[in-house]
Amino acid sequence: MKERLQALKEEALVKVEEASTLEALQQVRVSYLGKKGPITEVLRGMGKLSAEERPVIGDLANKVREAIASQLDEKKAALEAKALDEKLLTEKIDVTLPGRPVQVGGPHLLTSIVEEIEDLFIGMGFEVREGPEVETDYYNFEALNLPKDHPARDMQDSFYITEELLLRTHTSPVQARTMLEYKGNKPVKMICPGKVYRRDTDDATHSHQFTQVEGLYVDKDVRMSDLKGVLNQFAKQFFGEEREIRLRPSFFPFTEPSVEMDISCKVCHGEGCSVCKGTGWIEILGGGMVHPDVLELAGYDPKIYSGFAFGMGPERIAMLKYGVDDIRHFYTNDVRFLKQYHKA
Ligand code: 2NL
Repeated sequence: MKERLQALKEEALVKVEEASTLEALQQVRVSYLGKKGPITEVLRGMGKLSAEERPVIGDLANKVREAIASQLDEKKAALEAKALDEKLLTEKIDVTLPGRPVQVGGPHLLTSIVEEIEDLFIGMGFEVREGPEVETDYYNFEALNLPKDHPARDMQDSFYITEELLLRTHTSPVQARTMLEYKGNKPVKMICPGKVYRRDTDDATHSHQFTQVEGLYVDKDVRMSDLKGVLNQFAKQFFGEEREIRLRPSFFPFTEPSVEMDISCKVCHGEGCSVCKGTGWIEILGGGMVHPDVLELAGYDPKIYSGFAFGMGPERIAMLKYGVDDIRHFYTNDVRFLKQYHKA
């Protein structure tokens, strides 16, 4: 039995030595030290031995088992270390590699223009207000002196949702709502930027959805000269100190008198060229003194209060400032267009 144990030990140690994977090593462990293995078998047969032999063989069997077990553990640790080394080698990260560039976005040109306009008017004490894009017929038309038979209310020109609801055709209803909220007894000084909708066939200069920024100042003793001063300040800050403005008589149902404002052409400085179509002037916006009926409908007594209002289209302003030749560029979102206006 001693020889058998000795032989088993040598055989097992050779197998451990030969095992080149953790799986093969586990196989060796099971076959020599497992419940059905040869050492267990020897220990089981000890009953047949004499009283003198039993402790000697028992002791030897345990020693052989321990020797094999410790070799197995040692080999296991070595194989595991080798596996880890290989893993570290194949999964090596080169931290000195330069990073991949990240695509950085930026605000849309229209967003930047609207924010720039907002900042200029905030600087002159105006508050910025927004309102719903789906409006009632009352706020969109009635409150702004556009009675039922007015041509601007034609189904052909607006997107109606029901008889009473439509997509707003201008941002003026936000101003009508604000005046009513202020209850006719305190000044209103606001601008309202936002999307507006008109039924139109899209082309280089028309879009069925576009952006508007309107302004309104209602107080005691507001005059046309106040309108001129505020708009002149805006034109010079936005387009450049060298720009001149001029006001021409015009017509809007919600203002009386009404004006349109031009700025001097920056290409020819008033001489006349192709940009200004020979006139020396470029139309920028419309405005006027708030119609007394509009004040009255909004709860302001036109004998005590007066006001000016104006409206502009940021798309047109951006097209003039940056030489954009087609309004559709703002909505098709071609990144080659948009990227040109991202500030660093
Ligand atoms: C334009 C002209 C304009 C207004 C908008 C307005 C609003 C109220 C009362 C009176 Cl609540 N007027 N807004 C007045 C005149 C012109 O817009 O060409 N916009 C693109």
